[in-house]
Amino acid sequence: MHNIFVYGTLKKGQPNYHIMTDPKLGKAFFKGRGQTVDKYPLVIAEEGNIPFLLEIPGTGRHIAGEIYLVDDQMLQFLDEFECCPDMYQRTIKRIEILEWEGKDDSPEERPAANTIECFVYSTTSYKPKWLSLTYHDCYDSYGTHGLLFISHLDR
Ligand code: PCA
Repeated sequence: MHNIFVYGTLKKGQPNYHIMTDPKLGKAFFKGRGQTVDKYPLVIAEEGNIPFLLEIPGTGRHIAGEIYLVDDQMLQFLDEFECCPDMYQRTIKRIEILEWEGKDDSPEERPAANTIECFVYSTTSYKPKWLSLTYHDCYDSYGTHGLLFISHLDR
């Protein structure tokens, strides 16, 4: 199993969350909420209003998201779905745990450390003009910015 931190459309209540709950695609267990220890720019870009965490540590904000434990099958599906490694690359980042929700809510399941290493879909393949976009800290497709996510299936 693998720890993965999602900050975009895969979060609860966001347009691609259904993937995380589809047993045909593999297993994904919600573990808790956290934020990146390092700061990154999180922008909403392209015609699809796609959230991208840009691989520029130290610039931007601490990014909020959700921690899941996923199996090999789900990880492989997510790599394909996120067009990894072309559009995003899957990197390991340190995540500060803000809330933990282990199985049966047992506090013993919470890692002893306050941080956890997780896979994250970030990108080095961004356009320079994206650097002048708004840097978000907590992505919401339905936010007041009005930049509703449009699935590539609908584009
Ligand atoms: N999906 C991945 C990366 C950006 C996106 O929309 C995620 O939610 O973390």
